[in-house]
Amino acid sequence: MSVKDVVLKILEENKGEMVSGQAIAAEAGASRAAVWKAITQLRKEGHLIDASTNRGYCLSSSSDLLSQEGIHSFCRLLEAENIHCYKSVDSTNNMAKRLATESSCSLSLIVSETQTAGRGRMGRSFYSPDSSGIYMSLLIRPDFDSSKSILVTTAASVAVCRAIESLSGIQCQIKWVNDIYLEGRKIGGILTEGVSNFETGQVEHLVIGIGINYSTPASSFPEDIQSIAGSLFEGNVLQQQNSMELPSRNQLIGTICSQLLQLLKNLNPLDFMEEYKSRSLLLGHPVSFVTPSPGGPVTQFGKAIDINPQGGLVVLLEDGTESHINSGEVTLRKL
Ligand code: BT5
Repeated sequence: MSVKDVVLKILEENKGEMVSGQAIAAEAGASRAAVWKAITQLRKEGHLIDASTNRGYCLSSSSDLLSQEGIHSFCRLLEAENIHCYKSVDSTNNMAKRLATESSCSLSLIVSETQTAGRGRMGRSFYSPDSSGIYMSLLIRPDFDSSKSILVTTAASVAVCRAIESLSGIQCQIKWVNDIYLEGRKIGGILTEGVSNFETGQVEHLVIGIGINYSTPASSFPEDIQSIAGSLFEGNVLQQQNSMELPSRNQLIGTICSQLLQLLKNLNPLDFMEEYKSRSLLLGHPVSFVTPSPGGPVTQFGKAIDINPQGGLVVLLEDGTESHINSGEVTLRKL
């Protein structure tokens, strides 16, 4: 670890508090001059660091640049060197897939300040503006069958909601299977993808991509999603409120990883299914969905009544039969 990385690690661990230059120098095993040089570099990168003669340095509570050290201080289940932070990538899921084929690492996290080609399911795009969102992909080597990927998405939805609630008290809802909602607006989504080994054809890695609109102003969403998209911490809330009360993006990312890695240990529906159901936006409500048929797609109508142990949505159709849906889009019907 460079002196700069160690200095940032110490400041992240003491965010909002003064740490003396002497203490930092001792922990970093570097001179006071080297610490000062590191502080200057970190400031150039955009970290907000206050300096005070005799008292030392303080990483401002409102400093919110993504960093390996910042995320690691909230998730010790990940090795710091396996957390990769970027300013801009096409898609963190794409980066994770590349990493899966290039390295033997079994657990990594990719995050980026922005994505130029953020992806949703079924070829759709995910709007990913700079510095106001969370775009993260966890790369795992699962020891469970890859056919359980729908359950992984289910667990990830619960992990995201738990992390948000534990840090801010905000209660989010889940629209089956992968959308995170707050006050009727979509504030996040999850895209789980498998990475196959070319030689064996087996899915060896899973990439769990999570996107959250953290503070994106409502008015800045593109027109096609203006009416559906929202943010976790709306607009300029960082400036308007006492930012001490808000979790930083590093904190939220680290906490989501901790929650998710715990659930993935056993991937036991008993650990998250009841909570998934209790946060469900669809259960108990009329829904519609489209199914393929030889004569062309058919729209079916019914009521969402349950989530099965595999994570599928159970719909009671108008003819009284049950349909278990494992993929695709389900629409909430307003009667
Ligand atoms: C999703 O797909 O919502 C999954 C999104 C996953 C994004 C993460 S970011 C990190 C990782 N890297 C990636 O490239 N992707 C993952 P889906 O359910 O198919 O929803 C896509 C639809 O949501 C779009 O067609 C829009 O209607 C809407 N949408 C797009 N961007 C949005 C945003 N920022 N907020 C809310 N809704 C959005």
